Amino acid sequence: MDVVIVGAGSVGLLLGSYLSESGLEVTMIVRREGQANALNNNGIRRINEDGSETISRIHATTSMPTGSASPVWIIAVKYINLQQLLNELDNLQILNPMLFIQNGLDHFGMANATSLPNLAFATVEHGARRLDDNTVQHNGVGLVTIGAGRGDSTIFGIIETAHSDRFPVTRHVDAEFVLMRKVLINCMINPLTAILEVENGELLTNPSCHELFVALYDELINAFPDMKPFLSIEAVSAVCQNTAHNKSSMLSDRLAGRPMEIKTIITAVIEKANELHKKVPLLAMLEKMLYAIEGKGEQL
Ligand code: KPL
Repeated sequence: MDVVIVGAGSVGLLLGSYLSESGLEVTMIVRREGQANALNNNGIRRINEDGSETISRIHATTSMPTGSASPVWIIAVKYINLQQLLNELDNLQILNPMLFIQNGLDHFGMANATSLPNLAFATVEHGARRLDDNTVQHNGVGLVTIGAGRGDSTIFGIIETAHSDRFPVTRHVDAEFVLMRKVLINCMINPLTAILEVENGELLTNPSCHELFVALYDELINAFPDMKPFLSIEAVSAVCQNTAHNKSSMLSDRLAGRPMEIKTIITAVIEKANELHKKVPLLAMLEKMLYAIEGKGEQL
């Protein structure tokens, strides 16, 4: 067992598929027996951008593997389920090196509050969609960036075994920088796609969407000018282009009736801007609209 992945949503399945394909022994921890059976019986089925399919064999289980093996754990559950998982891991005294892959910023403090000696944070810019319990559609190649957190960051180099043109992996010395850059990309793409119900590519092709996208980019780069050299409009447009046919995670959550991670993505960035005494009125309005969508039908 080289790598344990907790969570088999779109990102967990995509990572499991590429890590297994690169020769690593992957164990996936999932909540439902049905999903564990589907993964054990059929492997992870990945539908590539050109329509070809790749099947990767992995081991799936619903119980926490304990014992002497000390692989890297990748925590790929949604932010909303993270605290419960951390409590469970703490009770079981599982202290393996852990790589956290959540959207947004709030999980940074949560993970750092644990007694885990070695932890890191990664961002994923791929377009991916889970089609069923063991199938993921790879909708766009992006970058996986591993930002060093606490302890020995070299342990997480094992993930780079999977590095390829279709699954590029890179490392950065500062997890907070990596998360901040990614959350700004998410703020520029996710609320607009979720509210307007459009795929990422439409932010580049539909003139009205594009106008809003550029206005949001300008507002956020003015609020966080230090990020400008690392986040050009071309770079954010490239993420939209590479994931043109992907539904953002926020839109997917909306369509599936799940919470849209508004607090950890949007509210967290508004709070950071406030700390710097910067105004982000467009993002603040989009935040209100998202909360209004999520709270549809609620009474004052
Ligand atoms: O991270 C994403 C998300 O949807 O949350 C992007 C990169 C925008 C891909 O859709």
